[in-house]
Amino acid sequence: MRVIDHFIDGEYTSSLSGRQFEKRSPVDNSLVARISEGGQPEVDAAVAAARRALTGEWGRLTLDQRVELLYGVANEITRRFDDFVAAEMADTGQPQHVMKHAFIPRGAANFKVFADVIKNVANESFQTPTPDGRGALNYTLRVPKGVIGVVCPWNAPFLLMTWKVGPALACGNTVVVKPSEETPLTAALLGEVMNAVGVPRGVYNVVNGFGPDSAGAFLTAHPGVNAITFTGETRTGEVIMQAAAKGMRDVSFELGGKNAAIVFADADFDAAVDGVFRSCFLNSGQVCLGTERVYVERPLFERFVQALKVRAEAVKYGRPEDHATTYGPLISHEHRRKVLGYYQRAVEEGATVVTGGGVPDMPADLAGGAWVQPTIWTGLPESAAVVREEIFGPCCHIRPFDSEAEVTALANDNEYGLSTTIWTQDLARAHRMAAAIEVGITWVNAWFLRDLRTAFGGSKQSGIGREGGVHSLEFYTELRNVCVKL
Ligand code: NAD
Ligand code: 6OD
Repeated sequence: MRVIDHFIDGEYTSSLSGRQFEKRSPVDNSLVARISEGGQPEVDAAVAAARRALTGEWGRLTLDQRVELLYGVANEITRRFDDFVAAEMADTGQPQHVMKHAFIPRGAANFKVFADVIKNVANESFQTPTPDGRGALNYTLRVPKGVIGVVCPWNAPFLLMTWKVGPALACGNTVVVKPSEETPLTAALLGEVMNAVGVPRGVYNVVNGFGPDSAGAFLTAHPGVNAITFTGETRTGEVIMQAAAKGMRDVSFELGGKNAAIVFADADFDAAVDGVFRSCFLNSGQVCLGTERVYVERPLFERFVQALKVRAEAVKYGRPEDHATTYGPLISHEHRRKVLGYYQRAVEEGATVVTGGGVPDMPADLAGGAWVQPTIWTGLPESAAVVREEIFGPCCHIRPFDSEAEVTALANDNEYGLSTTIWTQDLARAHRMAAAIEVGITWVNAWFLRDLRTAFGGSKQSGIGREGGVHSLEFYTELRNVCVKL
């Protein structure tokens, strides 16, 4: 059986305790690999290696040399594209077209773009008048923060891990990554890439394990970690923030969402149906930016609900390697229990189930997988749990609205504030609403269209801080001001 070890100080190592846990396939529950389970000794070793690397060969590289190494990482990911696609499919069970066209190319881009950003960013300077008339010059130095703890979720593992590791390394830091226990494969594979291109030992480290009382908690509490970047559930973020308070460590958090899609009657109908279908059901709804609340202007409501139903009922379940497959399973049986709990709750709360609501009939070889049907509800009040709480599954509630003011208030009436999507041909209205809706990211006539130079992050309980472009530099570096009296 394949064993996935930690990657510490440039080497794959098992745990001192010898403990391992199982990674099972979401597709059929078969055993994918056994994973070394890290504890305090592995976290200590990884943090120590990362600290040594800060002042070793890595710390002495010129900016140009560091940037060249990161281009090398991006190129090596592209050269080993098929290996990364296969690893991510084994971890998540999602169809290969999602991996090939969206998630894996982003891994390479996350290294290349931030190498470009760090190379081209200017530092600020001020000329300061002084009483003697000679003046002073202030300028900033940008220095790495140190060792960055990177705690990752399972829903788009390679994209989300490299979205943190790329800028962290571009800025000259070193990292210790704690991948999700559900998806350890691509983080492990990236170690091979680092060694192949000559990234010095200790710059990139991975410790596998769980969250509480395990590698995640040990890493975030470790005094040798200077800052923590975390993507995951809001409740987990609260726990990590408490750990980060000890030692005054900085945090960057990308958390949950309960995002609204808003469709006006003047929208390009086919584009809106296609966009909302993707935002609800891509990756089986396991996308933080996905839309679980859909508001449709009343004249379009019935037609839109029917069109989305047709699309949802046309998904092709299957193995990720099969070209015909368009729709995969949930990540695990544990997550399926949560999602099915909400499916039942919707019925109890009085929803009209437009489609789905349960487990599909699957052939015998796939029956052990964590499959659920894409599900659409109508008819619920805004107070219903499935309308208020993040489900993180392939489901949405659709409600009609009558005015811009009404739908703006509906969109804002939630504790989360990650993203929103507006479908309309009236761009003046779109601009007005984008300013009024309390989220970090608004898309107009698009969804998940990314430019990595833009600010990315959530408002309200969807996150703390912004990453992307120079905003990532604000988290992964510290500015030092130098004042020179002339
Ligand atoms: P999660 O919070 O359960 O786990 C995320 C990571 O945190 C895992 O590696 C886990 O082992 C670790 N962890 C758990 N408890 C911990 C603790 N006490 N201390 C340290 N580490 C701990 O999240 P998940 O279920 O893996 O991911 C799904 C969630 O992530 C959803 O809420 C989704 O919205 C969110 N998400 C947000 C974004 C964004 O950009 N805002 C992106 C992707 C996912
Ligand atoms: O595109 C990104 O940079 C990003 N962080 C996407 C998050 C997707 C959430 O599932």
